[in-house]
Amino acid sequence: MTAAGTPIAVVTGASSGIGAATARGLAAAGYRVVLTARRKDRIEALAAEINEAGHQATAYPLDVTDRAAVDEFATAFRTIGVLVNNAGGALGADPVATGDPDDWRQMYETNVIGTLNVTQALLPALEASGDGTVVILSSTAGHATYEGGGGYVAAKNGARVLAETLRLEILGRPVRVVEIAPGMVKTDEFATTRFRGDTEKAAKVYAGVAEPLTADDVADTITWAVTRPSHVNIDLLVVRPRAQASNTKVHRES
Ligand code: 8X3
Repeated sequence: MTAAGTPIAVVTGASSGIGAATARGLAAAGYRVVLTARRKDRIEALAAEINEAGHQATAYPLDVTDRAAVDEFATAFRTIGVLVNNAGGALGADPVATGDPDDWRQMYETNVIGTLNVTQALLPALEASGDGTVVILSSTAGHATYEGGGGYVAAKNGARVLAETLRLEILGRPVRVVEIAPGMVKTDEFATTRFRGDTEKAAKVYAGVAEPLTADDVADTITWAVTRPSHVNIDLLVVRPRAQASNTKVHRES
C-alpha cells in the first residue's frame, strides 16, 4: 500500500479539526498519510489537497467502532510507522444526575473502544515497522474533572488509562505510546457536536478567550512528538492556551 521506504501514518477522525490538521502536518513531515473517518467525501477531498501539495495521502472510510471493518482495514498494511487515534468527541454537558446514559455509552464507544479497536488491529504492523508510534488523543478532561464533564471526562480517563497500560505492557517492543492531552481547542465541530448543533451554546465555550488553541497548534505538538528520535518517548504532553490555567480556570475578556 506504500512506496518502499515511505513510512505510513494512519490518522483516525481525519475529516475535520485536529485529525485533518494532523494529517496535513504528518504529510508535510514526510509520512504517507492514510486518512480515516466516516465521512468519505471529506477525507477524499483532504487526500486530494495533500496530494496536490506534493505529499502523499489516501482516504479510507472507516467507523472505528465497527470492529469487523477495522480488522478488514488492517489487512491492507504490513508495516505502519504511526497511528494517531484522534477519533472521538463529547456529547452533552449535563450533570451526572441527569445525563443521558446513551451519551455516556456512545462517548465510551468512540473515545475508548474505537481507540482500542484500531490500536489492537494495527499493533502487529506498528511492531513490524521496527519503530512504531501510537498516539492517543486524550484531553485535559482525562486528567481532571469539571461540572458537566461527566461522561466525557469518564471516557477520556479511559483513553488515558489505555495509553498508560499499553505503554507498560509493550515495554521492550519497538513501539512508543504517546498521549497528547489538549485543553481548550477551538475547532469547527467539537463544541457544536457536544451541544448538538446549538451554535450559541458552543460559542459560549470560547466567549472572551483571546486565543483558544487551534487544530494546527495541536497537530504541531503531535507532529513534534512523533518525529523525536526513536528512543525518545513523549509519554504525555498537556497543551492548553495561555488563557487557560485549569479546566475550570479560564481568563475571559468581557
Ligand atoms: C476538550 C477539553 O475542556 O472541553 O477535550 O473537556 S474540554
